Amino acid sequence: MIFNEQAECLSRSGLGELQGKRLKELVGRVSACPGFYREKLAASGISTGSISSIEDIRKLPFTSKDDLREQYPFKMFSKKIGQIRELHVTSGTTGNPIVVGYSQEDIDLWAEVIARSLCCAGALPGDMIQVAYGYGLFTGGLGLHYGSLKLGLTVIPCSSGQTKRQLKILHDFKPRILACTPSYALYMAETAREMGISAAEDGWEIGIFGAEPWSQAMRKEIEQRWGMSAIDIYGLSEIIGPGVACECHYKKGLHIAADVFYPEVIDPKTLQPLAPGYPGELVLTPLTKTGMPLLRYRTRDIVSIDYSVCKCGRSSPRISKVLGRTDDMIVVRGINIFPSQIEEVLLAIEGTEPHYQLVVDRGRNGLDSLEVLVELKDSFFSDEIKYLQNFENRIAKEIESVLSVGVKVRLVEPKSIQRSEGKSKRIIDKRNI
Ligand code: DLL
Repeated sequence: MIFNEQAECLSRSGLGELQGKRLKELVGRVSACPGFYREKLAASGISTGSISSIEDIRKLPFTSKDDLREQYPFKMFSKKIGQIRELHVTSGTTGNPIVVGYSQEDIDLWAEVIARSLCCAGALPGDMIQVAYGYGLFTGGLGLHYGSLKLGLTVIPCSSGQTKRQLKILHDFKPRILACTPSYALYMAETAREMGISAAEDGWEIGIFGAEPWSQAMRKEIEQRWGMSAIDIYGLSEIIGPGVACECHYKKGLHIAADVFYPEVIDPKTLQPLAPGYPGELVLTPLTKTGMPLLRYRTRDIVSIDYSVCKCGRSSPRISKVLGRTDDMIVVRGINIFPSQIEEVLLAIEGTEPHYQLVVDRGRNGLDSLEVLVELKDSFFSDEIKYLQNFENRIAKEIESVLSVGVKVRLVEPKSIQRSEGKSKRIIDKRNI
């Protein structure tokens, strides 16, 4: 089922026309409102008259995460706080967090794009969904909740955590759909096994997973363990939370709601647009939001884009799975490394668990080292040192052949890497840089 055929199956020219019209209105809105953008646009001589088509978006300035941090807490809002209905806050590691404000129109839009995403994933009105994303300042729980209500699903608002209770609910209520982070879905599989819950008999049919990078290999692992179809959903708080883009059952990229979120893929160094198919930084402009409008927001997420019509009938452009983040990329001895590359290798090796951590450090000689901590499956663990060393060397060789950089692999005991109920922490960078 396609939730909004008119929006999701627009012709390329019809989409471009709508985007152009909405961009002009957006520039009008931000120029009329005192504050951040009015000053910025006035300084560069841009007004609504400067925008005659969507291509004119390139005249507009980019917006960065730092801009939002500097405007903490409410200075990016274009409505008075009394007209803002909901606030969310992103967890940052340095400086001020980013606060986002949604007007009632924005919440309605959020419900709409999540309803589209749920349909894209295969949900139907009347289905039951277990929402195990965190409810609260994180946008995952409430976003999936609003969209599920809009589509006419029965929501079980579990939030994250209390894993045994989640699994009892699964066993007793038999919901068809699960929504949570992919790492939590794996953690739940582990706990289900311990509790004697059978994935084949009780498992969800569809999983809607996102909020953190996950590889195709991890998808396979989740699908095998749960016997479900694992669908990728993407979004970020600054734009709307989850619902910016979502896969359909063909799993050939995530359909982006481009009538409301205009996507560009740029070279993060030159800031120039890249051709379809080339990976670069995703830049998004929410065209219709009113609480906290943004122009050309630099997401730091690396994707490529495909404008061909999908077999599912939707013409909305598709972004690739997120390859990594410009700031999650670790540079070790000059080589750019994304955790997802290592994840792909590990999951292809029999005996390893999909739980791992990368530790980067700098030696006294100034050289960086990368250590990969890998969990072995219970049945592969041994007390024999020689056997473990051989295993470590084999994994290191396979990673080195993909990354072209030397790594040290350390096998750790089953369940010794911390599990996560939300976003998992894959990198520990001990270098003070
Ligand atoms: O993670 C919103 C969300 C909730 C998306 C639930 C999907 C499902 P933030 O906490 O602001 O918002 O984090 C946004 O998470 O810029 C990406 O780096 C990463 N991310 C989100 N979805 C995916 C995904 C939510 N499907 C940041 N694959 C984004 C890879 C993702 N990374």
